[in-house]
Amino acid sequence: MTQSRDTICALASGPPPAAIATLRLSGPDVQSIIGKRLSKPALTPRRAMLVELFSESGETIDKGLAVFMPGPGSYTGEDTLEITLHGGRMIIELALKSLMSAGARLADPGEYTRRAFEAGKLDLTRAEAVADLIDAESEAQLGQALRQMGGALEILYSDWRVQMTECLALLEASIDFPDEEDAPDRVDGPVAEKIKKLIEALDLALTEGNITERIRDGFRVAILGKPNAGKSTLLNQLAKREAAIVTDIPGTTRDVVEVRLTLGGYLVWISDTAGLRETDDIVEAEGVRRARQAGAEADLRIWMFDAREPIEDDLVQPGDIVVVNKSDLVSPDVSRETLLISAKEGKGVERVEASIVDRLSGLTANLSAPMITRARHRQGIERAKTHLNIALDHLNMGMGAEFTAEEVRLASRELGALTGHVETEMVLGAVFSSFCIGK
Ligand SMILES: Nc1nc2c(ncn2[C@@H]2O[C@H](COP(=O)(O)OP(=O)(O)OP(=O)(O)O)[C@@H](O)[C@H]2O)c(=O)[nH]1
Ligand SMILES: [Mg+2]
Repeated sequence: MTQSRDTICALASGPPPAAIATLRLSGPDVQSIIGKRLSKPALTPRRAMLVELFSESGETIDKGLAVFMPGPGSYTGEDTLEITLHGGRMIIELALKSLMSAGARLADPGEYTRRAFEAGKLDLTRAEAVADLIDAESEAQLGQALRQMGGALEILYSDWRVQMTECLALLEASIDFPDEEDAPDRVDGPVAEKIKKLIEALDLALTEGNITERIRDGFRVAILGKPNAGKSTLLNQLAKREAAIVTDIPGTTRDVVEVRLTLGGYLVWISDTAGLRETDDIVEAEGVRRARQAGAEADLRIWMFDAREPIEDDLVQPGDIVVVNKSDLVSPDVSRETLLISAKEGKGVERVEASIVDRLSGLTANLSAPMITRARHRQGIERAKTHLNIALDHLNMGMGAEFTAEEVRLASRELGALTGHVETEMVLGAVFSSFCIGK
């Protein structure tokens, strides 16, 4: 796969026009392209140098700073060139045309990072972290991407694989020396113990992974309550725009209206829902069904009541936020945890925000090391767990070490596919196609 590679080029910075633009070039022909297209045919490695970039016909396109990084000590492990020019559309177009006519082709999305992965510079989990770093919109997302880039997941998965290899070693020994007295007993006990511990660790990662996936994809917060309580008014206050229709007619909201916000460093999806009530109107009834579903799927629920009505909190669960609205009309006595607000006047909305952030910090506070951020990882770990459970069954049924060993091996393969140590072309394609071009 590594022989006869193309040399790739791309705009690595944001869309033009911009003050400056950085173009990247990586591959075996970088030095020859430098010789053909730059005013200085030999660049001092790892030094920024002022150069002119020429078109195929030898005209100057622009002047800029070029840095040549020879392989293998570069991001991709290949010879690379980064050249920073003025960020005009025409300059970029002509510059790429010039590089392509000198032997480069346009890079595919994620191709630079894929080359870095193939050169052994980073494993798949770190490569995914590169994409997350670029996409991060909240501090929590960024922190998570940085931890993953630092190898937190690679280390975790590799550690699990080491433990699986230890199980395999014990099992192989009992296969190789089957006649030794008490061999099965000596092996079965410790192996079963190890497998059980592994299953527990995988389970914990899956449970906590729910939260870390939320940090990456956004927490879901649902506003629920009776018609006319002021749910849509609160949503609009939180969103700071008229995202949902507000009227004094009960049953105004039908569809779930979602807005995306960052609150206290967390990415949050807030959904406004139809007021909960019995109704013969089929459209509204569907809205109520969707509201209940949004409530059931949410990570956090905000129950809203009208201050003039009794609080019927039989649906409120521990951890939910309770808001009593329309405090401008009446001001009832409420418990300390209940937030008394006026959504219409914007009074107390900041306390609702603080309460959301407080609950989310509570959810994320006790996270231990594992942090699954993608469905790909969840699925891989779930499959590994299935194999380990079968392995345990085989052991318990006295099926013979070969059968157990095979399942442990399959579990280990699943984890290897997550880091890319067990490589499959399909996995690589799926991972890198979600990247942006130039990365
Ligand atoms: N006085 C007062 N009126 C409010 C307040 N919040 C909302 N309202 C009014 O209450 C009515 C209903 O508000 P909405 O935000 O549409 O209520 P909702 O809970 O979304 O209602 P449905 O979509 O029907 O479930 C509107 O006339 C709002 O202007 C408040 O804090 N004080
Ligand atoms: Mg509404």
